[in-house]
Amino acid sequence: MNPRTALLVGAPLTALILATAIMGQEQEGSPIDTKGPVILPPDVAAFPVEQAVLVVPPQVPPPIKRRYSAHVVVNLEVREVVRQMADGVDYTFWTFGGEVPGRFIRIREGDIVEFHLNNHPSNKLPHNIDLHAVTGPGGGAASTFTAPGHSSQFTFQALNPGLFVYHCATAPVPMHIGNGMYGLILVEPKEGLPAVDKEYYVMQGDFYTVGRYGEEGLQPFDMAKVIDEHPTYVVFNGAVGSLVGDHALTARVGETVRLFFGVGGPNLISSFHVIGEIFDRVYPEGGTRYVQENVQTTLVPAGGASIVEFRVNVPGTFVLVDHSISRAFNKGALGMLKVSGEENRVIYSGKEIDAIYLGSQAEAGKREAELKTGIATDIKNNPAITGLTKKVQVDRGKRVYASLCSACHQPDGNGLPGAFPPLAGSDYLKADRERPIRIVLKGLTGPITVNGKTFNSAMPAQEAMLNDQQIADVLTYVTNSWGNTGDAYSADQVRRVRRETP
Ligand code: HEC
Ligand SMILES: [Cu+2]
Repeated sequence: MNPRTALLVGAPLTALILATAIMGQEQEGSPIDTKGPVILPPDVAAFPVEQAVLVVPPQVPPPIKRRYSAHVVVNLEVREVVRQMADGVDYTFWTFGGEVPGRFIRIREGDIVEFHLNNHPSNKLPHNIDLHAVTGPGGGAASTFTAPGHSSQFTFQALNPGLFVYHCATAPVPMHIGNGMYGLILVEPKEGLPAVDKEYYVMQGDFYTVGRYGEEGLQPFDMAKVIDEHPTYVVFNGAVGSLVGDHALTARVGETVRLFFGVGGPNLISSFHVIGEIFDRVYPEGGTRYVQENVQTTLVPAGGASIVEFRVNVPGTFVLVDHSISRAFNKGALGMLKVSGEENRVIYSGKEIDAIYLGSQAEAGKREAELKTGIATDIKNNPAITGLTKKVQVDRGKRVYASLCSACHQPDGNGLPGAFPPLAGSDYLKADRERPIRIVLKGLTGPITVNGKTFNSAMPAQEAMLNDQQIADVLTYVTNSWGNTGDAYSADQVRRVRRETP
């Protein structure tokens, strides 16, 4: 089988064509064109050969101690693996090295890197790699398009120091990146980075599944959501909870911590923040100079990185988030740094006192009362409102009267001679504002004189049948009907009388 046929067997034709276009290989002819091993000039060929140490995130390879250039051999294997995205949620991740993010690659400025991209034979798709640390077409993508069961080799010299993202650039690119195909490569400056006590590797990525956040089972990738940039998950290191609990980053009080933080995307940027910490130094965008000190939140672009450094001064759990905070609390972008050691209560006291506090609440209560009084006064002084309120009471009172009082006092309020005194035009009613309340509440017996006529009968107590508001309403009706006029009665008034009358 010739190489071209072999490649086509492993790769769907459309993917191949798209990938070829993306990689800009038209000029170079067939993607499987090979130039043969590079002949390096003698001084470069003399670089000592080293195998790159590739460790699993959030660990990073040890700092580079050597002060000379080397010929570093990197073997990176692409694996398509089913892993947990969240509790009960599985996902088929495409990975550089079996993990998301891909293995951290650490080299030195000026190094010659012999890169081998190995596409595991059990994989279904071709892949390649674009390393942002590479100066050359596609950052290496143009030379690394690799079918399953194949291995591609290319060599580059690391000209620029810095922290760089690498990712798969095979079409459809958002799908390959969206399935987890990204990682970081650190090109240490010749003089190295300042020594710190702890270094960690964290990458943020957005994931797009057919099911909603937390929907269980093996979740398929959702291309439409990727295009809309509506991720279902936004996570650190490839899964919800990947840096939480037992998996948290750790440090001891007094240590200096360096985070190599990258954003794989494919779409979102990150407002990277550690709750309760301040970055002493930030190397924005993964550059080699810390241009900012004392930073709360650093913005990291998609396909970009940042180096942050800080000393941990007090023990506790410090939470890593994308401060676009729904992503942290609803989509998974939350990790932890657990710091152990001695408390320093000068820097942070912890909770000192828990006391009852009513301050602003009491103030608020007072203001509310004042406001209510103000409104009541306004209402009282506003004839329109007063009239309205009274009218409402009259309407309600009329219904109470019809159902309870009219049988005796008659619908027209004139009563019945010798039996029930009139309420219409009653001088007895008018003589005392409070007495009618007592009569309705407690009833009335004994002789009374109304409009010159004596009645000596009994009115039953109504207090068990009516509430304060209903009594206020019915008396407002009675005192404002059949030619009677008077102020409205209020429920408060009735309540007071009810309290005062045994
Ligand atoms: C069962 C018949 C009866 C019912 C029901 C009744 N009353 Fe009376 N009411 C009387 C009688 C009888 C008197 C006079 C009592 C007396 O002579 O001692 C009276 C007296 C009064 C008086 C004082 C006299 C006056 O004319 O000013 C008022 C006010 C009054 N009733 C209001 C009401 C209201 C309001 C209701 C309905 C909630 C009501 N009554 C229900 C029988 C009734
Ligand atoms: Cu890929």
